[in-house]
Order: sequence, then C-alpha cells, then structure tokens
Amino acid sequence: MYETILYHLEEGVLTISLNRPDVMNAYNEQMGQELYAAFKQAETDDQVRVIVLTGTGRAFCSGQDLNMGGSMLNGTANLTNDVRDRYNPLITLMQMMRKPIIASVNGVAAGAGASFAMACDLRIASDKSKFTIAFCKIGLVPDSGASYFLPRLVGMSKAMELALTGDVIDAAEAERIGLVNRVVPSERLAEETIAFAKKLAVGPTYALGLTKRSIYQGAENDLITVLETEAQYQGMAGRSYDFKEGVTSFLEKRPSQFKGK
Ligand code: T3D
Repeated sequence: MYETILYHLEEGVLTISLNRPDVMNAYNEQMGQELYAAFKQAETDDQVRVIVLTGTGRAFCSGQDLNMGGSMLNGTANLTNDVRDRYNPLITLMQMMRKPIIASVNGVAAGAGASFAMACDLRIASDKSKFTIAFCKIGLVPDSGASYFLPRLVGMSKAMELALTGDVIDAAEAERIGLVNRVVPSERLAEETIAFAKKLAVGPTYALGLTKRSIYQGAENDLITVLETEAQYQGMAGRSYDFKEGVTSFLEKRPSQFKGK
C-alpha cells in the first residue's frame, strides 16, 4: 500500500520506517503524503497504542530530497507553500495525536529529518546516530518545527549554536544536551525500542494520550490555565475503563490489564 515507508503493527506497537535508503531516507512529496496518511491511520486505529518512527538502512532521515532539480535550482520554487503543505500538517498531526510517538534514531537525522525526530515525544538513538540542523548549510532556515522543538529540548544557547552552524553532533553529545532520551548500541536499537514501546503499549493509552497533550500544554501556558486543563483531563481520564481497572487491580493486588480506553 505504501511505497516510501513501511508500516508494521505488532502487539499494539506500530513501526513506521522511512524507506528510501539510497538517499538516506530523504523526504519527497510521496513520502510526505504517505507519512501523513500513515499517522492519520494510526490515530484512529484502536489497535495502535504506540508509534515508533525509524529509518531503513544507515540513516534516519536526511531531510528534504535535494535531488529535485528544476525549481529548486532556478530559484522559482515556492518553499512557503511547500513547507505549509508538505511539512506543517504532518508535524501538527504528530503533536496533536493522543498516542505516544517514539523516534528510534538509527542513523543520521538532518534538516527536516532532525525536526521529525524532535517532533516525536521521545527519542531513543543508536550510538551510530548523528544530528545536524542542516538548513543553514544550504542557505535555508529551520523548518518543520525545528525552531520550536530545539530550544525546548536543548535550551536557547545550544539551539542557536546548532541552528547557526549546522554542525553535526554525535549521539553522545545529543544525549548530553538533552536532544535524545537515551543512546543504545546500534545492534540493540530495534530490540530496546520495541521493548520500551511495548511497555507503553500495555499502558492506559487514553490517559497517556491526555498526558502527552497536558505536558505540551503545560510548557506553553500559565499555571492557572494549566491547572484547569489538568482538571478537565482528569475528569476525562476518570471516566475511562482503564481508571476503574487501575484502581481495581491495585486493590486486588494484581497487575493491571489496561485496554487503552
Ligand atoms: O524544499 C523545501 O520544501 C524546503 C524544506 C526543506 C527541509 C530540509 O530538510 S532542508 C535540509 C535538507 N537536507 C540536507 O541539507 C542534508 C544533506 N545531506 C547531508 O548533509 C549529508 O548527506 C548527511 C549529513 C545527511 C550525511 O552525510 P554522510 O557523509 O554520512 O553521507 P553522504 O555521503 O553525504 O550521503 C550519502 C548519499 O545520500 C549521497 O548520495 P550518493 O553520492 O551515495 O549517490 C547523498 O547525495 C545522498 N543524500 C544525503 N542527503 C540527501 C541525499 N540525497 C538527496 N537529498 C538529501 N537530503
């Protein structure tokens, strides 16, 4: 069904793999459409409790495909429209959807590829991964949410340095500055990512989805607004099957059997 991505669902964990390894999984129009459709499909599929985004081959994603030629080289490209149409809806969808998304960063993440990793809720990186906010290297500016995510993840000072230089940093540095949650040996990346994802996939998906939204909103709003949002979300979570199950299993001293609703 998809040609530029792989879509594999197993035990509540959907793995979406960017699959153009010859160009380091560079992002083209078709990949944009397919990725958006895949996330949309995942959003409404109750079988999907957690999403993992990764890449095939030696890269995670090298950002925009620079082999497009034509308008890109003769100065007639309308990048405002490109970014609005092909990148922004995807980033918005990833942020708004009430399911955790884990980036399993298997190799280099460059330009919009780095933005995709940052737009995920968590990042597990291979020790062979590298990151570059590469936009300035080709005379462009950060997009796909890089200007939003980067300072939030690593702080203003480091964000500015990485964005203005486009310097490539390795996995250890990415972990040190808080760009990724953890680094694992490359040969164990898939296994460790899936193990972590499965832990989330048997969780109370409905509450985890609200938690995701709550944390992002908590970073944006004042305390009074956040307290009210939390009260609203707690009301919603409190009506869920999983809340009843959580309390019942606690009182019965047995593991919870969450259904994700
Ligand atoms: O257009 C719009 O809509 C605006 C939106 C823009 C969003 C963006 O993402 S702009 C940023 C675009 N990305 C880049 O500028 C990154 C370009 N690539 C690199 O800087 C490096 O390739 C990497 C740091 C990613 C990896 O370096 P390295 O040394 O490990 O590999 P390499 O030898 O440079 O690349 C390997 C192959 O992948 C090579 O092809 P070849 O020579 O084996 O046939 C290279 O051309 C290809 N490749 C890498 N990145 C891209 C790419 N091909 C097309 N597009 C790419 N982005």
